[in-house]
Amino acid sequence: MIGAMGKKEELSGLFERLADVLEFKGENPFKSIAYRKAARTLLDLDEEIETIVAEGRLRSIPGIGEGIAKKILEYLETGQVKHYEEARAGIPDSVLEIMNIPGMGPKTTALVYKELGIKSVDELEAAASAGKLRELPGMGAKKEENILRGIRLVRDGSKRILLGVALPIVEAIIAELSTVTGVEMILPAGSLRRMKETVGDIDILAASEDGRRIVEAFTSLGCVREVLAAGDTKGSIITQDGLQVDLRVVKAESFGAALQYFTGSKDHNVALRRLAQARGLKINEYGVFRGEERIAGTTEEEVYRALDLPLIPPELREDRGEIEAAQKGELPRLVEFADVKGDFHVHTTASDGHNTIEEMVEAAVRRGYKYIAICDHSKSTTVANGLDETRLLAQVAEIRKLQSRYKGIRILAGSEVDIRNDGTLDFPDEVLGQLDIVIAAVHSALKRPRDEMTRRILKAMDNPHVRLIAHPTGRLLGKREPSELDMEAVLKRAAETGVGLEINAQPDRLDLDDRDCRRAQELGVKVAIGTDAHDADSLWYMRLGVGVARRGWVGKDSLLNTFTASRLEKVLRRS
Ligand code: DGT
Ligand code: CA
Ligand code: CA
Repeated sequence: MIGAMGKKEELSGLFERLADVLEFKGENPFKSIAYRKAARTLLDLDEEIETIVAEGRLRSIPGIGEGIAKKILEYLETGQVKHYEEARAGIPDSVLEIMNIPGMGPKTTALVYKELGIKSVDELEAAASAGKLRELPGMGAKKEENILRGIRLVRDGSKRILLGVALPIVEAIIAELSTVTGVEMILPAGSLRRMKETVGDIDILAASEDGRRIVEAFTSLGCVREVLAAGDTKGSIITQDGLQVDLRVVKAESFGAALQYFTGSKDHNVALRRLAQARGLKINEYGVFRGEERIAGTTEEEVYRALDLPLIPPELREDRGEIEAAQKGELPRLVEFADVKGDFHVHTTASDGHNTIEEMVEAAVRRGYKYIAICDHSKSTTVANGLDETRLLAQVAEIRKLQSRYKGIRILAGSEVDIRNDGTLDFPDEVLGQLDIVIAAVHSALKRPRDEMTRRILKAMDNPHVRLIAHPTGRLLGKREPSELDMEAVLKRAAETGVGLEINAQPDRLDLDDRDCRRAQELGVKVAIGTDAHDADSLWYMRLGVGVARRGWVGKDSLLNTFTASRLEKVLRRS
């Protein structure tokens, strides 16, 4: 996955690799722990590391000791860290690559390297496929299978980009190109317009009489790293972030047809074409035709109408029954971003967030929200500085006090409370009872067997204080497979208990996914979007969550975020 890389991200990566290398060599684990902690601290900084260094504040960052501070300065000055170069000397790059495979930490990498002489991902794959890994100490058939899955995951993941990464880049490109003379319309198409959670490449469509002019503007944008093609109707570039973007330019009279065609999905288009053929019509990116006569093409609405269909929202165009539903007049009235009245899951400086409660509330007010739930981590999540009972109750008191200063927004005191291995929660009931909202989530032992994972979540749902289950599968796109889970059982228990399921809107989670959302709809289960924002800027992830909900056919009444504050109040009481 590709994101913006500044010096602090580079340094963070370097410390992670250093920790890997030391662990691979079997050195004192204390060192690796310290480097990993520094890596995380760097990523979490709100400011650029250069600024901090320039102002002499490096040593005041908690977790940055003298040794690490020296290495940071060395890196900023020379572009490398000698200790790292020395530590990794003699270890081939291809061995370091193995450590990035999910299921392969530095220790397992060292094991296969020493025992089997494995020096690359390809060799690892061959050995795993041949069943050679399972014979090593501490391994087994199951672990071998996980490693093979990890290899596939990394290979696929490196090709697709998170929607949450691509969206801001595309919007910046479109904003710039829309000012070019002669551009009548410009919109994203492809999987990005369908709000698919990851995108392969970016498709942008423009209407203009002067294609060459906009293609020239496009290929000379500041973000361009490489120009793949530049013509009168099409341009193609790779951005600095490694994203491929295709721009197509058509005449305004074909814009609707081209937008429909290039929005896809391919399967949806194939089904539409079949429908057109059955009516003696032809459909392509230039329009809908009866013989030589063009009967539609300027707008998408016109294109669908020519096939006796209402406009089908882009998020539904996956050939999952949307055309049949449209024919019967049974398309859902999808939730819209404008319907959203609040966010159910944000963090603050009390755990691992970067903004105070007040700053998060202010940001929510600026968005016009009517409620925001403060849900910091609970005590078991020590890596995220989870709150214990005392700190939590102090936070509740702080929220009550702050509330008295805000009339228009309800500040919900909540917790993202850990579901422990046995399905019990991280706080006793009398503490949970003092909260406005309890979101339960699994954060550890994510790889337990399916029946155990399912039992844990079902048990958590049976606690009468629990309102939502956060990120139910625990997946991280491109990094971690979803936990084994009987989702059908979870959804059914949700329907029985009235517990809602979260669509966690973090770009790499988007969990529940679109398919599970749709099943939730069918079973009458409520879903709720939480951005899981760790800073005020990340509240925009709400758009990604709405995208998932729409792709999951979620109607306004099934999404808790659309409820008014007073209606929500009743639901939260779970009475
Ligand atoms: P991606 O880029 O892999 O995330 O997915 P898309 O859906 O953006 O696919 P892409 O970029 O290959 O093509 C954009 C759209 O163009 C696609 O959604 C539908 C349309 N399209 C591309 N190839 C074909 C085709 O062979 N037949 C039809 N009917 N449509 C196509
Ligand atoms: Ca695409
Ligand atoms: Ca494309």
